[in-house]
Amino acid sequence: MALVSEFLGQLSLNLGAESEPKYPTVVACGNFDPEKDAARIETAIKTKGVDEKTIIDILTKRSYTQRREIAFCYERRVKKDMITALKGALKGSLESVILGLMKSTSQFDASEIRGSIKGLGTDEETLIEMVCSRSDEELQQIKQVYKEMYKAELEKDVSGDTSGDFKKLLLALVQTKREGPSSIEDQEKIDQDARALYDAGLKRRGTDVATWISIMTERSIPHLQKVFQRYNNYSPYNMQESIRKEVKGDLETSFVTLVQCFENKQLYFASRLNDGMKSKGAKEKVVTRIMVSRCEVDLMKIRTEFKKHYGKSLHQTIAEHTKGDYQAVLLSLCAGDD
Ligand SMILES: [Ca+2]
Repeated sequence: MALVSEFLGQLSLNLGAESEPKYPTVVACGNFDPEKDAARIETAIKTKGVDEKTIIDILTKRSYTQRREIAFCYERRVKKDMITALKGALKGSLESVILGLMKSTSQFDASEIRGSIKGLGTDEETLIEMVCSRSDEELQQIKQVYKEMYKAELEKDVSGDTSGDFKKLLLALVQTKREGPSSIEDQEKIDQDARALYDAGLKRRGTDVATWISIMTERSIPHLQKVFQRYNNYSPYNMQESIRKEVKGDLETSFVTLVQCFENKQLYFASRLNDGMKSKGAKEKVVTRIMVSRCEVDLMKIRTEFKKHYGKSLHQTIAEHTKGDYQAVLLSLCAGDD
C-alpha cells in the first residue's frame, strides 16, 4: 500500500513550493465530460425515488474542479442551481456528504469551523479537531475563505467563542506563526525546548501554559518531533502523558491533539474515524467530516495507517459499521480496500 500512496503523492499537483505532498483517494477523472455528467445527474434527480447510485458514482469520482464544472453545465442546462437541486433530492447523511463535496476543501473546513462556533453553544470537539490538526498552510487558506464566505475574521470569531488558555492556544494556532522546517537540526535548541516544556509543566507547581503554547505553536514540526523524544530524557512521563497530568478539559484535548498530529497526523485521523464508527452512539458527523475533508488531501495515507494500526482496513470497517447510501458514498470516497 505504501507504494501506491507514494505513487499517487508524486502524481498529484503540488501548487506552491511549500505545499505538502498530497495523497488523495479522490482524483480527477481522465475521460471527463461535464455535459454528459450534468445530463446524467439531471436524470438521476428526476428519477422517481431519486437514483442516488448515479449521483454517488459521478460526484465521488471527480476532482473538486470537475464537480464545479459539472455544476456549471447543470445550471446552464436545467436553469437551476445544482446544489439546490441536490439538496432537494437527497437527505440525511448522504446529503451531508454530497453537499460537502460541492465545497472546496478550504471552504468545507471553513464551514465546519463556522458551524462549530456559530451553532447553539460551541462544539469544542469539532473546533479542536479543525484548528489543531490543520497545517499553517491549510489554516491560511481557511482564514482567507472564511472571510470571503462569512465576511468575518476567523480570529475574531474564535476568540469571541472561547476563553482562557484554551482561547490563547487556538488563537496562537490560527495566527499561523509556525517556523518552516530547517535543513539543520539544532541540537541545542532541541534540548532547551525539551527542558523548557518539562520545567513549565511536571517540574513545577501548576503549569506555565504560555511556555507550552509558544513552543508548540511556533516551532517547526520536525523540530518538535525531536523535542518530544528528548523530553523523555528529563521526564518520567512522555509528552502526551504529561499533558494529561498537567491540564484538563478543552485545553488538554487541544494539546493532546496537537502532539498526536505532530507525531502522525494520518494516524490521528484514522483513530478518529475508527472511534467515530465503532464507539457507542457512532459519530456520523465526525466520519463525514474526515472523509469529505481529507479525500483530496491525504485519505490514501490515512487508509494505510488505519490498516497498520487496527489490522482491519478502512474499507472493511465502513462496510461493517455503516449502511445504505451513506455506506455506498463512504466506500466510494475510500476508493479501495487494503
Ligand atoms: Ca505542574
